[in-house]
Amino acid sequence: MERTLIIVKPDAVQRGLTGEIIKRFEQRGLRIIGLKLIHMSRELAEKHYDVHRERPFFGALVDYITSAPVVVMALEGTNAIAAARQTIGSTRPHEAAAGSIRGDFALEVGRNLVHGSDSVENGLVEVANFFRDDELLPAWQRNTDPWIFEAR
Ligand code: IDP
Ligand code: MG
Repeated sequence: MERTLIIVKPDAVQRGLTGEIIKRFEQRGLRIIGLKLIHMSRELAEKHYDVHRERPFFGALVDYITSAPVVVMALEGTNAIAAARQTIGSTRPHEAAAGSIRGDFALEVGRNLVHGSDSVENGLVEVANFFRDDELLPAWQRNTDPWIFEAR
């Protein structure tokens, strides 16, 4: 099972898209193992986006992600990383596929609504950056799991 960190960014929360965005990951089959509303500190934002520290948009990115509350979610599933990124759509929303979250609801890279981890390793690290162990229910089994995850 892979794990991914999803952030419903401030623009999405402000626009009332939180439920719509959670719905899309739920209907894809990913299992929610952690979920909370937070106002991200600059310290945590800078840690989360550390790989972008030298990019010209870094300051604006940290300002944006810390500007208002976000909903953070830890999701688990087979192929969770690739599936979630496909559901989210391309970084630049005007290039995102119709049917993806960004392709359906966004226009600009600096207001692209949602974050999803980009690798299996980063999924584990990012979930641990945002959730304490006692805030996660990784062992939880849904009754629908056998209808979504094929037993191997
Ligand atoms: P991702 O969110 O699709 O993984 P990344 O390349 O990891 O995209 O960039 C992280 C975030 O930084 C993007 O989601 C977006 O909010 C912001 N960002 C990326 N590139 C630009 C840019 O060229 N201008 C402004 N913001 C950007
Ligand atoms: Mg990224």
